[in-house]
Amino acid sequence: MKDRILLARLYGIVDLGYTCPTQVVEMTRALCEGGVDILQLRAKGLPPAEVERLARKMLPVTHDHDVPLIINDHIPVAATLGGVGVHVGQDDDSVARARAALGLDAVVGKSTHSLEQAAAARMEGADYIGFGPLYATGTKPDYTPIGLGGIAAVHGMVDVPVFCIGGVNLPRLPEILAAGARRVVVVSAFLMAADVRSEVMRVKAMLPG
Ligand code: TZP
Ligand code: MG
Repeated sequence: MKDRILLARLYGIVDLGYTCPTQVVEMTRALCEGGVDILQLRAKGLPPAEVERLARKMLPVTHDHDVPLIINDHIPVAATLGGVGVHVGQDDDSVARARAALGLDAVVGKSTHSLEQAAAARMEGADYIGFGPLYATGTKPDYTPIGLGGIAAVHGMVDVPVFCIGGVNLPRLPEILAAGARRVVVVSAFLMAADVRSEVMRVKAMLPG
C-alpha cells in the first residue's frame, strides 16, 4: 500500500459532513471511477461501529479500483478491518501508536498546519502528510488558513508525500500548483459537484503525472 501513496497525486475524502450514509457507496464509486488515487473515510462524530460498517461497504469498491482506503481517526476500526491505512490529526493518537496497532506495513498519515508540524510529523514517521488548510474551508471551519506561501518550503523540508488540503478546487488549482504543490486533497468540491466523476477527472488531468 505504501507504494501507492508514493505515486498518488489526488486524494479524495468521503466526508459524512457532506455525504449521507446511504450515499457512501455511490460516492465512493464516483470518486474511484473519476480517478482518485487514495480515498479516506472521514465520519466525525459517528460511533466506531458505524464507521466500520461504512468502511466495509466502501472496501469492495476501493479494492476493485486498487485505491487504498484510509480511515480518519479510528485506529481500532482500522486495525479490525485490516488492509486499510489510518489518518491522525494533531490532537489524535501519535503515528507510533497507530503503527503499533496496525503493523509496519500500514499507511499512517498525519494532518499538519505549519512547517514545524510538518517536520515533526516526518520525524514521527508519518508515511505522508496533509498540509493546510490552504484556504478557509467549511470542512474545517475552526482552522486559520495558512495560505500558499509554505508549500515550496514544506517540499524542501520533508521527503514524504505532501498533500495540500483545504479549499482546493479546480479554479484554484493553477495557483496551488504554481506555488509548488504536487499532490492535493479535494473534499467539498468533489462531494458537492453536480457530476462527481467529471469533476475528479478534470482535477486529475491538471495534476502532474
Ligand atoms: N484538513 C485540513 S483542511 C481539511 C482537512 C480535513 C478539509 C478540506 O476540505 P475541503 O472541502 O476540500 O476544503
Ligand atoms: Mg483526527
